[in-house]
Amino acid sequence: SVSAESLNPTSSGSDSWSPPFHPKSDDQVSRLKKAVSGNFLFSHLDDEHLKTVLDALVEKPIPAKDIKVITQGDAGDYFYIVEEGAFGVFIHPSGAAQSGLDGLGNQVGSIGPGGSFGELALMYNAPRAATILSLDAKSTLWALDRITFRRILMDSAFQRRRMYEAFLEEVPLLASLKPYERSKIADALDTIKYAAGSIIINEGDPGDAFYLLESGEAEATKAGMSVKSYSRGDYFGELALLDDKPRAASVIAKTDVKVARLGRDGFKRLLGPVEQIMRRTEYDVDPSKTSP
Ligand code: 1OR
Repeated sequence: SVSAESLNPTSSGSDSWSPPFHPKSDDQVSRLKKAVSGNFLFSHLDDEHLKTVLDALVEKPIPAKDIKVITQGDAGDYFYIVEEGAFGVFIHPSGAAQSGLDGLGNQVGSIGPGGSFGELALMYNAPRAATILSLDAKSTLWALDRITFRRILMDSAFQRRRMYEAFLEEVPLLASLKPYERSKIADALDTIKYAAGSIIINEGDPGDAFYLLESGEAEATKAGMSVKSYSRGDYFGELALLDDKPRAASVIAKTDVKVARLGRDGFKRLLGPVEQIMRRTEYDVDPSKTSP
């Protein structure tokens, strides 16, 4: 159910707006905080904005399997965060799901605890791009109204997506991903700058992040010897995360560099589809070990 006000894009610009306030029990607050802690759209909010959003969210229990939370083709009213349970993403090629559970289209993905959905229609004033269906007998969602989403969450999310979209498109590793999958990566990236000569990764350290090189030149060294060089669009730091091993090499900024950093959780969650590509890369620089 979409109210007339929430369909009017200019109503989100009115100055008399004050965010909805839904009081919560201590238990709700702690469950909600846990649910959003793994969500990248929230990790860039300052404390005040985070509080506004937490106050505005409404708990939405989903009591059964096969409940349609979002129907492809509808107008957007809410953005959802998953606390508990799994949800299937279905896309019908005609652009609109049929009524009932027939004609849902193909399942293109699923979303679990800590994940979120329903942002696209709110960001772009577009029809719902997919149908979202509950897959478990019992699940819990938190819903954020369209206006609070647009006023508080969207600015940072939108800017981040736009800023990284063009760059991620030219990263060869990510070429096989769908644009929507690259957008989710964009949400999770942080830009970090390093001055020429500084150490980005230290050989032997535990690995906590993966890096894409946005600008400048970097090189990997092992025991002080250069083993690989990197330029825009290249990636490094994947091995320690893939295999839970210490850093196999150091990576040093040769010039001033800008890197996009993806933390371990984001790496595991978002780069699964390209894991095989990363594993194919040959690292063995020891000439006594010849590969078959
Ligand atoms: P929405 O507001 O359009 C449906 O409502 C939601 O499904 C959508 O926002 C996204 O949050 C979510 N393509 C489009 N929407 C997706 C996709 C998706 N996955 C989740 N949603 N694709 C799946 C990528 C793994 C691309 C398929 C071609």
